[in-house]
Amino acid sequence: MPKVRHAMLITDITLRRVDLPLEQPLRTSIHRIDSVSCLLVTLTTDTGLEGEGHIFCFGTEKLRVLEAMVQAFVPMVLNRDPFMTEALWADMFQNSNFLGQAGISVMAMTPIDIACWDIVGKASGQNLHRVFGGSRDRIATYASGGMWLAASPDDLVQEAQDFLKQGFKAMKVRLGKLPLAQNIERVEAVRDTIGPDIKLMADANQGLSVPEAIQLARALAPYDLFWFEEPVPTWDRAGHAEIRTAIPMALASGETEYLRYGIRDMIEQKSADILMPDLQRMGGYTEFRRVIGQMAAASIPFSPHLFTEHSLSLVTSDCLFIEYMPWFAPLFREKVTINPDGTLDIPPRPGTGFTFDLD
Ligand code: SMN
Ligand code: MG
Repeated sequence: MPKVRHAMLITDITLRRVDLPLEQPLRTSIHRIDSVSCLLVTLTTDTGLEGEGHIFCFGTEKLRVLEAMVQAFVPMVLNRDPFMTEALWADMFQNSNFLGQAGISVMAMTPIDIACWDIVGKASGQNLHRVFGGSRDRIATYASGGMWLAASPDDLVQEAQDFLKQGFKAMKVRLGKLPLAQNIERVEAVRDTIGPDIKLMADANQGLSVPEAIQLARALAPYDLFWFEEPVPTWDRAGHAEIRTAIPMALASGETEYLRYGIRDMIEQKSADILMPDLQRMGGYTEFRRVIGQMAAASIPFSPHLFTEHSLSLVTSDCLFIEYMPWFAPLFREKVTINPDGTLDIPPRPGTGFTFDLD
């Protein structure tokens, strides 16, 4: 019988801040995005294997807060076995109680948890998608790096054409606190450009009231939206449920929820037809995989929020789409490419399949 090899140990943790500037500030209903500030976390082990994970926020100053929280976890992580992901996660979570077990605390757990899993994958020579239980080689993706709120209908036409040229078979337009006619005009401009066969999603980024959302979604019925996303503030789960039953298309939401508790509450309150957990707000792969179980038990399909590269490992049979957001591509040596059928390959490389390009 082969023996289990015990106690690989984490011997060092390196944190690096990287500011990815944008050509122009981006807007949604609630975000003003000037830069994508990333924290890169590398765990070194006594075997020489390294694991990598990252988190981000909008703005360098806020990133320093996240970095300080990750630093606070370092003494709990050093000299621990990176395979003991459950124990590490539970310890960091309990240790966060006084500051609050959501927000910055949970985000700071994420890159450590991802880096541990990256080591597990590399040690077994397998991609994490296979370690977690492989389901397929490729997954549909939708274009999300564009069609921001500042885009005019003419800009939207241009961006939709660009997305089609890149091979996308699905894309997402941002809507917001705009007069009804302007929101409709935005969707109409894109649908007229892409024709009936390309899937189209619309994201209101929590910018509407319940009556506004119902009125808008009903008016959008002729444009065949695949989903209508985050219509009202994230804490209004009952409002989500009311909208969901009143509109003709699927309601997608959940990117702003934390952990199994936030997703549980959305499931219990029937807030969404499609859930969109965010890897960073789930505290990494350990908890996201628990949440995949919760969603499966409720028969609710999901589409992970952002983190194109690292979410590819989380694809299961219930995953509808991976969001294609190009922000993090400069961090990695390996690039995600869009297949002619509008899918992304799940990388055959070990671990997450993506390694930091430190140059
Ligand atoms: C979104 C949220 C935060 C940053 C960028 C984009 C948006 C999405 O809600 O779903 O992509
Ligand atoms: Mg969204």
